[in-house]
Amino acid sequence: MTANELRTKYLEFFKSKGHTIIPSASLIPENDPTVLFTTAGMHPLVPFLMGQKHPAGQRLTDAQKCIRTTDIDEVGDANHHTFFEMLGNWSLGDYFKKEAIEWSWEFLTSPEYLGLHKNHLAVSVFAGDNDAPFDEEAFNIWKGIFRKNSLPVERIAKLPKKNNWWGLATGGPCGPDTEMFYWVGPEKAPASFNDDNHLWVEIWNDVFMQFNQQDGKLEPLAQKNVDTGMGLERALAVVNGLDDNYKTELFWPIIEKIEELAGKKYNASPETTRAMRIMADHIKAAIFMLAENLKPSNTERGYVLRRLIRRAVRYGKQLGINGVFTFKLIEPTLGIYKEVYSELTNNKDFIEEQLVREEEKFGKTLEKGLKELKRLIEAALAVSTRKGFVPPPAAGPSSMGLAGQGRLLGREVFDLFSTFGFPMEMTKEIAAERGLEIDEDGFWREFKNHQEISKAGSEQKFKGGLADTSEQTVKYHTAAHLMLAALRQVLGDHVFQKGSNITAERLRFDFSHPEKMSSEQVKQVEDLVNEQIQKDLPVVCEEMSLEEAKAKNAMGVFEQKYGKRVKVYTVGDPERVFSSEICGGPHIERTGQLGRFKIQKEESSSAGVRRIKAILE
Ligand code: ALA
Repeated sequence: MTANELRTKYLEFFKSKGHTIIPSASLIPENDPTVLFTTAGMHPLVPFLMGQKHPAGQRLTDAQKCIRTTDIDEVGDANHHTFFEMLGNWSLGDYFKKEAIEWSWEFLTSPEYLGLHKNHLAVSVFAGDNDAPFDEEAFNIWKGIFRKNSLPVERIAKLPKKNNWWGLATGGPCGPDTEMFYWVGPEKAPASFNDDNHLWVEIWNDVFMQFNQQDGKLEPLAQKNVDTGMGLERALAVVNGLDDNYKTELFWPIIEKIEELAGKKYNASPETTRAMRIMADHIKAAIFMLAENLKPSNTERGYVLRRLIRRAVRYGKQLGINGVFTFKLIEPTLGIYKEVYSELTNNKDFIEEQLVREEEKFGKTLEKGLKELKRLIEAALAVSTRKGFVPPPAAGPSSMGLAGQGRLLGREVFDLFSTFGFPMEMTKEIAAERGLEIDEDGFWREFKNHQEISKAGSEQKFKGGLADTSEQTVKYHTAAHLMLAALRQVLGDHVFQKGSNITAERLRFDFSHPEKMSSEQVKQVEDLVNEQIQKDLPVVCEEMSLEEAKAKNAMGVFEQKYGKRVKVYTVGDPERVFSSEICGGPHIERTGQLGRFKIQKEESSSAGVRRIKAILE
């Protein structure tokens, strides 16, 4: 099945159920300053989910262009993308769970539509918690369908909020959801669904939006809505029996072009595959952004665009591609989408001009910058080795402690940014490949200083995305302290930080713990952290000697890497300290500024080390 066929079948199916087909909205949200890009099909429809009347009626369906940067670390695997299309159908206060679920089932399994094997399907529903009850209605509807089709009801999983609840990070309409999974493994589908098994691929999500979330509180919405989302790229792979979205026609022509440019095959090695996927993903996303007249810059959306292009260029060089090349991926991308998104063809000249300009600009400093970065990395490693630090053998999060050894200084990272145009995130990634962390806080301090100087010096404004990002990362930094303390309370004193990675959108945190956390424990940790946030506790910084810090039981790795005097950040009353850590900072002043803390994922990182991804809403 081609992508165009799949898209059309979806829209026609819902049209036959009384839905009006509406066009995709822009990638740049209108009237919503809280996010940079449209991240889901429902995003442009928020006012209508809240009760405003939609001119096209109460039943809508569309294919929406989306950009998600929160998953950027995952891009490079078989099924995560920065740009993707989301197929969706909406009930704005019209039908609810029964119709939504029955139609999903019909579309997935009917031979006239996707004709998927029934016994390769599993679903999950919301298990319930203190905020909202178990979604018994959705469960019973599925049970009826599964019984009728002689399928095991064990394939209907009941899962907690982190799996089966959906809403935007910024609040607004939300509710329990039911997700549909397709078994892509070579052997028979197991009798029951297992959330940890990646061979169960999520293909569709029906969200029952019946709440409004504001300031962390849930209020019932005036109308009950349905918001569904099916990722076109994944669905196309599944329907065609492919285990890799990049092998579908939505990517393959771009990959073939990259193969030709690199003189290498896609499957030459795992590194080659990953690099080609990242290039194809990033340049496709960049082309869609440029088609909406965005330009690369150092702020907000423009900065995201710049990062994507520069990261793709770096991977291209790694593959051995010479000269300016990203514009050569325009032709195959246009070929894929020309019948659907005319803005690409209409803006072809602008897209080409901008890609070439950005790549040439970066190309001038890339080689020199890489050389300089290599030198800095070697120097940092040499110092660390003298101190007895052994760098981890492979790429990935290092297990280093907090400051100094195995780290690039903030000043160095900033110089790479200002002199060679290296986005901070790129330096971080390259350093991580050698097992080094960077001092991100130090980078932001330099960044802010520079802002002052340039404002005073040349009246030049250098504001926006990067600076905003810094506030957000400081919040996540404080949240990481609270979470470590909470993990130790819930799981025990064997828990130590093994690494952390913070972006403006989320916190990733590795810690020592031998087994998967139960959903109960995840909830307890979330609650403990949110309790501290609600108490609006002061975050106090004190300088003291290492001896004093140890005596106060401050967390930290006690090695010579700390200066004689250290900074200790403490949260809580002097009598009831909640968290105390040796750390360079910076941190926010009071926990009340954090919003609401939510764990999105808890998974294995390596032997004896677990990884949590968490967000602040
Ligand atoms: N809004 C839901 C999602 O993006 C359907 O998964």
